[in-house]
Amino acid sequence: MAKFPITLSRFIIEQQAAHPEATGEFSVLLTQIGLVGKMIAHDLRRAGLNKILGTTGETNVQGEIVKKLDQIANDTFVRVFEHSGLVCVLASEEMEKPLKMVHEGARYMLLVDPLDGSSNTDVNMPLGAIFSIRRSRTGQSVEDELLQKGTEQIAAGYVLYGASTMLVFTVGQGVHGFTLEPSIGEYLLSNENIRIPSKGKVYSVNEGNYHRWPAGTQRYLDYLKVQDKPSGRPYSGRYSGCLVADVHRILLGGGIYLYPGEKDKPEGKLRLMYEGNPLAMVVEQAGGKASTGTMRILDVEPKALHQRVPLIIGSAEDVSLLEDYVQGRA
Ligand code: AFP
Repeated sequence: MAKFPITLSRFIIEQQAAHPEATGEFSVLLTQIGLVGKMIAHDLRRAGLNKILGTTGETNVQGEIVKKLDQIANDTFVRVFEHSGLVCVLASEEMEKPLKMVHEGARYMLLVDPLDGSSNTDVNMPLGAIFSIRRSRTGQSVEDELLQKGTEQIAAGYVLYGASTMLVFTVGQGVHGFTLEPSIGEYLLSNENIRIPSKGKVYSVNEGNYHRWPAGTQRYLDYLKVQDKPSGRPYSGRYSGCLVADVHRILLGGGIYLYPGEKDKPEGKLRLMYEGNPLAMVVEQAGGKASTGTMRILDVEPKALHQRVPLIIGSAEDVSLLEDYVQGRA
């Protein structure tokens, strides 16, 4: 008889069994993240139809305001978590200030990029959502409790809205991927204990920014393009405009994603608290590396909720070599 597929709920309960002190709240939190993924996937499936259905992005045929998908994704996180009793605060790329949830005493703090790669909605390209989970010591969700280093995260992951919808996360015991089976609305274990290759053959970067990069970064990209079979060069370029999709490809197949600092923007574009830190936890848990080019992402001391950080993430050997170039050792 075929083995019964492992659902997200069963997997979390089995993982939790190893922690008798666990209250089950955390398991429910992860399951609720999965629910948000299902709801947003549903909206994205018809994003391209909005125009055809006569919605102009202002008011649709039902007289409802058709909000941008970023706002819809953010609202979905708020609606699912505000009365859940699981989370005392929700911080989001879409909200200037963290939003206190109804149950202030709840144990967890949730930080999200609710829709990553939003420029891809109109061209049917991949999108994602990124989440970071922290424990609240006071339950009061004061800002400085949020602004802790990435090493303080207790869980992190992403939802990838691609050809299929996937939920990939870590609670510090490896990285596991679940694929949504839409016909039954369940996430089934599809990638148990993901390990990233120590070295890859793919680089993912917006090369349009080449002339704005510091010399070390430019020299590294030039190096990847030189023909040299023994070192697996030239690498192949793959860039989707969605961080989650590009990092997911690299997590499974190896390689390096870069959104480096630029001469006039040394902090780069991506956000530390809800993009860099959660993806760094996932990739490190799979055996990879995540760096600013000069230091480990998870060790960056946050100063502000929406602060940006240069992000170089992927296979350990590839990230280490980039660091050698940036720091003048290569
Ligand atoms: P948006 O979510 O604002 O579209 O940004 C997407 C993103 O943060 C990341 O998902 C992409 O890798 C990167 O920006 C694309 O940025 P460029 O368009 O500057 O290459």
